[in-house]
Amino acid sequence: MPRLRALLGVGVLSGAVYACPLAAESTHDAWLRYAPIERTAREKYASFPAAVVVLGDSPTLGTAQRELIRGARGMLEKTLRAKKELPREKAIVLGTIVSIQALVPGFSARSSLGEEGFWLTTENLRGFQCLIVTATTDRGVLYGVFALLSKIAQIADLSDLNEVQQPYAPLRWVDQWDNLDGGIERGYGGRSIFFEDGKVLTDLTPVREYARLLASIGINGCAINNVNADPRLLEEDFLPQLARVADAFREWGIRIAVSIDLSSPKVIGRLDTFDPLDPRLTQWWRKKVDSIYRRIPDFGGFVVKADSEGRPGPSTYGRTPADAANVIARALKPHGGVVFYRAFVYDHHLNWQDPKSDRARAAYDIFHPLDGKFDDNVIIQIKHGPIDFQVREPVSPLFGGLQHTNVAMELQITQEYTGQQRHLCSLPSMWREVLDFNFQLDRDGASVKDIVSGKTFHRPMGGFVGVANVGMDESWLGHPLAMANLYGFGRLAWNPDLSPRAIADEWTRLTFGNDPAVVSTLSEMQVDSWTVYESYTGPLGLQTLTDILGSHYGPGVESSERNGWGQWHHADHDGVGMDRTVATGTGYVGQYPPPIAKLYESLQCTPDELLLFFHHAPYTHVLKSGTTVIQHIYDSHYEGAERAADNVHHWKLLRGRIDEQRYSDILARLQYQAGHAIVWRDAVCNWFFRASGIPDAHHRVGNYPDRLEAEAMQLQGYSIVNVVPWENASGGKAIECVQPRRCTASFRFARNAGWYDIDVVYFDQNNGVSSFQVFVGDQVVDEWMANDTLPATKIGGDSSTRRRIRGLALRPGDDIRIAGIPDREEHAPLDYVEIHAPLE
Ligand code: GCW
Repeated sequence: MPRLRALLGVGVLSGAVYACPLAAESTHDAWLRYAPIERTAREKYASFPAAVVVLGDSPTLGTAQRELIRGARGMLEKTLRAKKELPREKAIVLGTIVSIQALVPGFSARSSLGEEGFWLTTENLRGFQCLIVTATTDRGVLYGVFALLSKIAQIADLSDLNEVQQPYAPLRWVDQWDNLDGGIERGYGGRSIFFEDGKVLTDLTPVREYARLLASIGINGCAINNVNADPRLLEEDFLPQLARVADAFREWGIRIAVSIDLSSPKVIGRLDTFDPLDPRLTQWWRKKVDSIYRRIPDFGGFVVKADSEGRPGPSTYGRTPADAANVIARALKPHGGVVFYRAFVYDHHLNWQDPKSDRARAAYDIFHPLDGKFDDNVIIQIKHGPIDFQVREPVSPLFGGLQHTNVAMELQITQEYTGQQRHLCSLPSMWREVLDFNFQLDRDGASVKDIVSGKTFHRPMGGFVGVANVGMDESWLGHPLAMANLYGFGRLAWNPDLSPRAIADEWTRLTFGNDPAVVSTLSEMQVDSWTVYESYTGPLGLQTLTDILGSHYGPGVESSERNGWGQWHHADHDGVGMDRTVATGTGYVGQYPPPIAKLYESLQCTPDELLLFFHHAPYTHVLKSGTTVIQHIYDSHYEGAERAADNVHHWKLLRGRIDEQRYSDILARLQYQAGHAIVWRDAVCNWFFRASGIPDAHHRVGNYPDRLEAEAMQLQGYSIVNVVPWENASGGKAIECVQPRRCTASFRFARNAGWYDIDVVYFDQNNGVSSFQVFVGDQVVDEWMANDTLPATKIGGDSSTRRRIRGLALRPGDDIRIAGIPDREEHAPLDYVEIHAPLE
């Protein structure tokens, strides 16, 4: 992959727009691109040592030394001298406290560094002022090196460096949901970097590069395969392949783990049972685990998804998750391995007609009674909310319900329900709210961050797990800005007190440089983007309102209703929301400690943003904000779509300050998002308008004066189709060209002469590449191919896409014609055009 890093031009800090175009940059190195810092700032590092000494010869220390040399070469354009012993000049010294003490007997850290903390300091060593990166362990030294490089990239002053950092929690892992065939469940960044065709890939370079990124943000474990696990991974002949992956991670201080299928002893082990209490199971797992550790001595352990979404589990034998977890934990224990047992256990065949049934209750109902029954190398891995990574959920009550059990919080970096990396939705803002949530237990420090890090209940283990799902895509997650979520996850797992703004700022500086205009614009866009996404999808705790039976991407307001999956919002003619109160609802509220239960039990006290998660409220209910529920639904969707459009505008102001390649790539994505936000807005607003019968006080919903429906145009060859669900196309209808060659839709322009933009809304499926041409009279004013790879094989909310044709001089009577040429299953489908005064 090309690594074009050189920044040309001047004026990084002056705020001036660059005189010369900036060279294209690869997105592959993400926040570790080590671009040269600008010349004037380099003065700051004029006295930077010329040598880097590493005290010890472990692979991790070697990695740390090489990384420092790489970073300094990139950012300062200086090649440091690699040394094994202290030279007779000032140097950067990398080594554990013990190894430095061997050189300088009096040397000692001012505060405890723990196992993974580090200390950056300057000290006089044998007469020379040295910059010291030290820690208790080699891994700590590596983390210290990354911190030092990050400071240089952000042009920090190093002269009086004296800084100790320690991670907040011991377990900071990422999970990958990769399948052995190379696909990734809920992955939006290409094929697997681990597997293809049932095997581990031969070239593991991307794995090493990934490990480097992870180490730089303090991640210390990675589960490499889908939690919907393939038992083949545990076959004896697969283990050497796993060992190769472990080797690739090891030099970066990261342990690997695998997700397992609990029926493995039966499926691949030739036992006739997988009952966890059968003694043969104990033996089977012990043998299997011993065999893994013979090949991978630092193996991390297992992740378990069981009795959930069709996965086998202990319930088959009437056993509990504790029975299942402990048998495996005992096999891992002698080797130092752990079991992450997921609390994502629920029945997806719930009775939607039973007002008491509630998926949100499941995790607490199942795991709370087992508190204290899990071995101490078992960690219950709990999704942050009680449902499933929706755009907003309350914090899972289970965090307060397991006081004698290790817990970890599972967060989703891959944007399954939050725009699938096609929408900018920066999640640290959401995560920070979750981490700060306080359970108000009868003791100090019962915030979620303290509970999951083991502090509150004095647990030996705990931490953070992020479902990352990076792939082979050049930018890893499929959208360069989405990498801020991976970065933000690592930074919060290390220090949950960092503000989303500080994280966004850091990430932007590392990824795009220190130009203040870029930093402030992009940081602000990121910090706001979660609530922007929420407001044009599912506000008021409605959950995302996406198509939960299909792609989880576009709008699908009713897809969650009348089925067993339990993501109901129960919207009817009079109101909307799930009654989860103890008094009249499912009783879920009662799973929280009393002060919190009291808050959520009351319709008046529940915060607006979660209202409909807890209550079924009439559309006319007046919110704390003073508007009614229905009007809020309308307003929020309109405001959200406008804010998504504003991002395009803000981004355009950065032209010339960012290399053209990344600039235009991101611009195109933001433009797409602005168009798709309108699809969301219209679908949700129209659906609720029809359900409630209450019009929008501002007359926007159902009223589009600039819009001309395709079905109302003069059609040649095109035929009109009804779209299902109706709200996902304007007017519920679209047109498609089922003829083999070419169809046209035309109309006469009937407004005043002037400059206009035309938005053409069409459907871009992934099972064909139609092409479109737009004519004004005989002149072709635009043409394009519908060649995106959206998660859609049909006309609807997933495929609906906007093309904006800018700056057309239109005259009354102009004949405007759209020609569509179909391809395979995609029949050049069109929804509508909108003609308006030039916007951005
Ligand atoms: O969010 C849901 C996803 C499933 C996933 C499951 C889980 C891996 O839609 O694809 O399965 O959660 O977390 O186990």
